[in-house]
Amino acid sequence: MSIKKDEELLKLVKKNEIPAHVAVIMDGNGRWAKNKGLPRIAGHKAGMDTLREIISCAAEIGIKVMTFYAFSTENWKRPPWEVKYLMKLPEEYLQKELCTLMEKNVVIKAIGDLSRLPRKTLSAVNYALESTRNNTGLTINFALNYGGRTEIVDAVKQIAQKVVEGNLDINKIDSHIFAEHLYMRGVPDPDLLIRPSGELRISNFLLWQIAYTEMWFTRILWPDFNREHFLRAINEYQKRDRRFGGINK
Ligand code: V0D
Repeated sequence: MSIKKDEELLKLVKKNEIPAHVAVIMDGNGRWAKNKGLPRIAGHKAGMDTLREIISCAAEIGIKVMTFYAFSTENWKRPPWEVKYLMKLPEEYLQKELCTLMEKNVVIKAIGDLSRLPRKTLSAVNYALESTRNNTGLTINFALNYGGRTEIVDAVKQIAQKVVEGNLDINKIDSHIFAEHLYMRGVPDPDLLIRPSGELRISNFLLWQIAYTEMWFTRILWPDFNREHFLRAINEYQKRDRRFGGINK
């Protein structure tokens, strides 16, 4: 990408309203590797470089929250060697990136059922949560062992428990109370969801939260996705928002 094009796009994006929360399904790593005759894990590694570039761009333009789908509740069905490799990535990523993320004032959070993660993975993630807890910049949610339906079922269980114990009046249950029992309580719903790799589905990612989210699908595979694609997606979102402005704001 030419520098001029990048600068123009950046200026254009910055002139308009920046989405507060952008969610991303980091899909297409395996296919990217296959296309290049490389092992699947090479695709995941390349996907980490994309992650770095997109986070840096998000911080630069002032996005408040990014949510990345890193590992779904269904991903355990992958071959054991691949799951094992994926579980090493949080540690590897944080070893490389935590310093930079601290400098950028980034807050790291994790959503999903973390109890099933390997002990080493969990301690690396917990260390990152602890280290960045008092930062005040961009928040990054990593969805790990996350499933949208499980999240909703868990919320129902918590609410039912409160009702049974007499701590919640059944007639008080509404969408606001419900949302307070989800993993990202207090976080605004995503304004924009980006799914690369050409798949046109949600795959059990944030189900409740995407009620009014704008969708951006692209056939680019995640390892090929870059700052320019990201800025274009945001620019398109800004145009849409202008057209249908006033809804949900
Ligand atoms: C593989 C492309 C960073 C998508 C990116 C365990 C799939 C690389 C993390 C990460 C994964 C998670 C938590 C955290 C810090 C970093 C990560 C997984 C996969 C699944 F606190 N990349 N990454 N986690 N990939």
